[in-house]
Amino acid sequence: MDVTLITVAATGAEAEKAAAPALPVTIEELVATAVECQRAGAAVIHVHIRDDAARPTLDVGRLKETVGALRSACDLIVQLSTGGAVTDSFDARLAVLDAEPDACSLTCGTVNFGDDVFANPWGFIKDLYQLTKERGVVPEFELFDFGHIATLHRLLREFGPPVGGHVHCDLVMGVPGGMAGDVATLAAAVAQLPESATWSATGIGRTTLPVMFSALAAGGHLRVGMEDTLTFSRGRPVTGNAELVQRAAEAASLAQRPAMSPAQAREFLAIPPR
Ligand code: KMH
Ligand code: ZN
Repeated sequence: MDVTLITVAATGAEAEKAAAPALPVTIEELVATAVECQRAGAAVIHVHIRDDAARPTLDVGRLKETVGALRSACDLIVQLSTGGAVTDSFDARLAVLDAEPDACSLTCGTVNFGDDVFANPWGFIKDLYQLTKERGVVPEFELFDFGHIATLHRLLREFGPPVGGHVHCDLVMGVPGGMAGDVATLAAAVAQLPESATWSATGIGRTTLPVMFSALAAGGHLRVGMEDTLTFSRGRPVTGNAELVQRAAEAASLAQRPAMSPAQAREFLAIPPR
C-alpha cells in the first residue's frame, strides 16, 4: 500500500511565543511536541530552536542538546533547519551541521519573504550541499519558487546525488514573495522536478488546506506545523502541532495513503544509520 510521509515543522523562526502560546520554544516543549506528533502520524521533525528569551538562535551547543533530547525521546527523523531566521549569517547556517542531525533543510534560492529577504545565493547553496555530503547528512531541498527548481537541477548536475542517493524536495508555497499555494502552481512545479525525485508540499497560512489536498491528489507527501500556520480554521488558533499532524494523517488515510512510520521514512529518504 502507498504511504504518506508527514513532516512536522513545529516552531519556525518567525512566530512569537507571546502571540502563539502553544508554540514549542524550549527543549522540553519541543520534545513533548515531537512525542505527540509521532503518535499522531509524523515521521520527520523540522527543527528551529529558540534561546532562553524564545528568540530564534543557531547556537550549536543548544542544537546538539536538542538533537540528543529528540533522539532519546522519539523515533522521528531529526531534520535541522539551515535556513534559520532571515538575520542569520551564512557561517552560522553552515555550522548547524556540527550538531550532527539525520537530515537538514537546504533552500535552493533567494526569495522575498514578506518584507524581508531570505538569502540563498549559489555560493552558499553549493557550500552547504558539499558539507552535507562530507558530514553524511541527508538534505531536503526546499523550493519556494520556480527558479529554485532550476537551481536544484544545476546542483545535482554539478555535484551529483545527495547522501543516500535519494532526492526529496519540499515545495514551500504561499510565502508572500514566493510561489502561490494553489493547485495549478503545485502541478506546474511538480512537472519540473528532477525525474525520480519525491516531494512534499506545505502551504503557508490560509494556503495550508488547498496545498495539502492538492499534494495528496497529485501523489505527494505532506509538511504541516506551526512554522507554517497558526490557525486551524478561520479565527481558531492552533492548540498545538499534534492537531495539524492528526488532520494531515486523517486526510492521508482518506486518500488511502496512510501516514508512514519513522522506520519506513528512514528507508524512503535513505537516511544512513548512525
Ligand atoms: N525561517 C525562514 C527564513 C528552513 O528552515 O530551511 C527560512 C526557513 C527555511 O524556515
Ligand atoms: Zn524552517
